[in-house]
Amino acid sequence: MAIALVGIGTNLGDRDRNLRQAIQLLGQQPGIKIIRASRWIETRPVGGPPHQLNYLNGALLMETDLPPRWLLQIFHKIEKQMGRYRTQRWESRTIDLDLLLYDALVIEGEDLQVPHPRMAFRRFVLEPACEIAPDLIHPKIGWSLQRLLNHLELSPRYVAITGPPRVGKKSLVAEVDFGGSIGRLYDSRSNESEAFQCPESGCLNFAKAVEKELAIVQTRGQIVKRMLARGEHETGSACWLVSDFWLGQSLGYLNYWSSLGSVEVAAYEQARVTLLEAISRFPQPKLLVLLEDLAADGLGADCFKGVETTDKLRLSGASNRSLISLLREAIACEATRPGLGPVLRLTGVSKQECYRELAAAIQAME
Ligand code: A4P
Ligand code: MG
Repeated sequence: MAIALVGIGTNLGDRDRNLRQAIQLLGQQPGIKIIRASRWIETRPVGGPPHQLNYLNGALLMETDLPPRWLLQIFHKIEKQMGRYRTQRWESRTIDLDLLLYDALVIEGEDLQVPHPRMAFRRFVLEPACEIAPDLIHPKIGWSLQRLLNHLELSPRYVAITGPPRVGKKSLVAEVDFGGSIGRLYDSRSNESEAFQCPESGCLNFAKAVEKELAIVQTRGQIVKRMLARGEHETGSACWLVSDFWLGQSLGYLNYWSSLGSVEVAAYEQARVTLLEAISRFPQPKLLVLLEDLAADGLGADCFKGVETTDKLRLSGASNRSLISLLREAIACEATRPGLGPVLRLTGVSKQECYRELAAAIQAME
């Protein structure tokens, strides 16, 4: 028997009746046994078209011997049976059933992602889920649901954006609008592409590069700290801070340089400890956004512009594309490391979709 955690929501028609009916239909399915249901909470609609009515949200814990995709099919069948139609994303619905967790399974399919990709930072998911299953562990983050909710409540209203150079971090910060006040923090290193180029095979001065990175962490960390302190002082903490960098990015660069070779393990480890220690002294974001979209119409369209490969790298067969892929992977690896906290990963989506995703994520954390 597996344990499945399910998110349930409705904002059309008789919402209370919809929830009861969905639970009844789920309970009638062979192979599903509902063992706990949360209370319903009234929530403001997150994302989607304007002027939607409030949602009623809840969570269910079930025992099941059905595999995850069967559950999803059953959810879709019940949604259809209850008059759910789909024309656009995040529109009003009579019922929405989301598979949040299925044991400790991680599924990254086109049709199904488990854990549900946005569950870790949504108040309307975490509050009811913690009522019935606070100790369940999010298998990608490695935190319990209660810890995720505590983080949502206690960490500063700060969102950090990360990703490779020129992926569009700055324009995401500039454009995001969720209807509330946002402090926008730009500190893209003017020499981002310099850092990107500096690891010529054999010629990288690793110690110097790490020293520079440490200085960047200190400068950026101080700015974040100051802005958060000032924001909270001036606005009664109603303001969100969004930065076009993340302090942990420096660890991504570290990994990137060492993946290009000729960095000694001991030097790498020492540098990692030093950077981690420096980073941990500054406020950590409530949400980390990982931008890695290299789609033609996406934020990453400019990714390769102006980045020149050195002759040496070209001779060794490394193209701009393969280098940027390495760096992108190195940063993604840091950003999605277990134990860090919630991450919104935006891959292969259009600019407009990125803006919408981030705005909805901020609304969901309010
Ligand atoms: N899908 C992939 N993984 C899953 C999963 N773990 N559980 C696929 C369920 N479905 C999953 O979902 C789109 C597709 O996601 C499905 O075909 C399925 O194969 P959908 O239900 O058709 O459409 P949607 O719900 O509009 O899209 P999405 O992206 O799933 O939305 P979310 O993230 O579920 O958010 N505001 C409040 N206050 N309360 C809410 O409950 N819900 C949403 C929907 C938005 N705003 C809300 C609420
Ligand atoms: Mg859904």
